[in-house]
Amino acid sequence: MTRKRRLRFIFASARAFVSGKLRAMELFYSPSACSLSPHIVLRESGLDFTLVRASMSTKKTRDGRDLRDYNPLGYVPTLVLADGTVLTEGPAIVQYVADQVPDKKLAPENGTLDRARCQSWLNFISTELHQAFSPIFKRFEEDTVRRAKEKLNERFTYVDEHLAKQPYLLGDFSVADAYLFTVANWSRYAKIDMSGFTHIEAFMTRMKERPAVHEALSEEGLL
Ligand SMILES: N[C@@H](CCC(=O)N[C@@H](CS)C(=O)NCC(=O)O)C(=O)O
Repeated sequence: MTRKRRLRFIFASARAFVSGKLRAMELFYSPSACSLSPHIVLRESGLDFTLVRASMSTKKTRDGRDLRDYNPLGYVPTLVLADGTVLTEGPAIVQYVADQVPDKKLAPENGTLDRARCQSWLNFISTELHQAFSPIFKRFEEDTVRRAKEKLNERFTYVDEHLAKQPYLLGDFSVADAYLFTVANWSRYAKIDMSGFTHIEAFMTRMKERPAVHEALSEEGLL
């Protein structure tokens, strides 16, 4: 962080503190972006939080702040904790939130094989699915987009076969499902036909029936 940004961060934190905004966590988000995953998880957690809408192009927030003052890389999701500490990277954010409310069982207990399986899915979704959408959304050349779609088709086939055996990635709902839902939802913007993935389609419907998912979609204007 440059000195100017650091000063702006301190100023922004102080301003938020004075106005009482730091009593709740703040999630910087952009509608339908990967921040939808922690948005869903925060709603599932029942914890108090405030949404701060940010533009992915200008980095400006609706309340006049600059996302880069919190995350120098200027992307969502960015979570600002009640004491001003910043946490970035979707897979880390959702696990942190899950660990604040262990009774809700949003992630398996730390140190267990099940937790490693949860992390395995989060990493798979991040590197094999999330990143594969980039060339499509960034309108790369035709051949690159075609290869990205082929890769997604193969990876979604793998997920579909897994979901044929159980309703959620780990059996019961976990933070990994919030991330899968978010990324699979992009298929409609990327014009990827998901009709052949019947188990993913059923999973998407199941997820939309969860009150937290419904509320998050409604809040982001995605219904
Ligand atoms: N590594 C980050 C990537 C986050 C990311 O790709 N965010 C996108 C939205 S889905 C974004 O804000 N893009 C704007 C930009 O990179 O300038 C994570 O997994 O949280």
